[in-house]
Amino acid sequence: MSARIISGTEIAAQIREELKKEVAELKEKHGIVPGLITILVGKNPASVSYVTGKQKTAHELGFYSLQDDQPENISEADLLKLIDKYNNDPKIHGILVQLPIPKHIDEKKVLNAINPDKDVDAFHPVNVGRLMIGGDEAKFLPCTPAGIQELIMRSGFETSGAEVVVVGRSNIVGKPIANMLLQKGKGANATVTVVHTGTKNLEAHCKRADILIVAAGVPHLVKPEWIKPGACVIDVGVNRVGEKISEKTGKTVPILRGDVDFDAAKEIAGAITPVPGGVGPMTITMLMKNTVTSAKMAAGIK
Ligand code: L34
Repeated sequence: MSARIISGTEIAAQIREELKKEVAELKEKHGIVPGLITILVGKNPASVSYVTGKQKTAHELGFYSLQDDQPENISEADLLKLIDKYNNDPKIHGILVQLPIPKHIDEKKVLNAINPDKDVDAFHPVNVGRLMIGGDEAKFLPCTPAGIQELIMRSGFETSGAEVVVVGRSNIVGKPIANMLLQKGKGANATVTVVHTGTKNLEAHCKRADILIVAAGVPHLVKPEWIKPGACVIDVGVNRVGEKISEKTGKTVPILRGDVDFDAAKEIAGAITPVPGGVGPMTITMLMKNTVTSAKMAAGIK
C-alpha cells in the first residue's frame, strides 16, 4: 500500500491564512506591523532561494520586510555592527542571518549578537536554553523543528509514547527537535533516540521508529528496509544533486533530493513528506509565526 503524502505546501498554506488574518487584525486594532529583516552574506544559490522565499511570504502576509544583502567579504565587525543597528530599530521584530556564513566570520559571535527578543530563528543560547526547559519558557521555537512538529500533529500522528528516531544532531534541526519531542505536553511526550555519524547500527535504530525524522544532509541515506511498516517519515533533507531545465519556465532549476529514498519508502511508510514541498515550506511559515509572536511581545499583547 502506498503511504499518505504529508503536504508541507498545503499545511503551510493553511497556517499562512491563519497568520494573514492575525496580521490584519494587529494592524487594524493596534497599529502594529510585524517587521522582519533577513541578512544574506554572499550568494550561495540555496541560501538565495530560501531568503527569497522568506521575503515573498513576509510580503504576502503584510509584514514590513527587508532583505539586506552583504558581500561575501564583509568583516565580522561590520556584520556585528549591522546586527546591532537592527537590534535598535523598533520597526524590526525579527532578525535572521541566513546560515551558512563565510568561514572568516565566527558564527557563534553572530548568533549571540542578536537580541534574544528578536531572535526569530531561536538560535541564540538564551532561546536554546528556554527550549530545553520547555513549557511557557520557550518564546520562539526554531523554524524547521517547529514545522516538523506541526506536520506530525496536523497529519494525525500521536507523539505521546511513540518511538521517535531523529537522524542527525545539528543545532538547527536534530538537537532541537529531539528536545521538543521529549517535553511533556501536546505534540510531544515521545521516547526519543538521536542517531548520528558515530552511531553503530543506523538501520536497527531507524527500524524501531514509529516516527522517523531524517536530517542528515545525505541524499537517499534512508533505504526502504530501514522503515517500520506504517511509520511516519519526515524527510528534512533538501540536497541539490544537479540541475535541469524546468518544463514550465524554461529556466535552469536545481534537482532536489531528500535524505530518504522517497519512491521506495512510500511503499512501506504509513505517511511521508516529499522533497520539495514537505518540510521546506513549513520552515518559512514558522519564521512568519515567530515574527508575529515577536511583534506582539514587543507591544505587550498576549
Ligand atoms: N538562519 N539559516 C537560518 N535560518 C534557517 O531557518 C535556515 N534554514 C536552513 C538553512 N539555513 C538557515 C532554512 O531557511 C534550511 N532552510 C530552508 C528554508 C526553506 C526551504 C528549504 C530549506 C524550502 O523552501 N525548500 C523548498 C525548495 C526550495 C528550493 O527550490 O531550493 C521545498 O519545497 O523543500
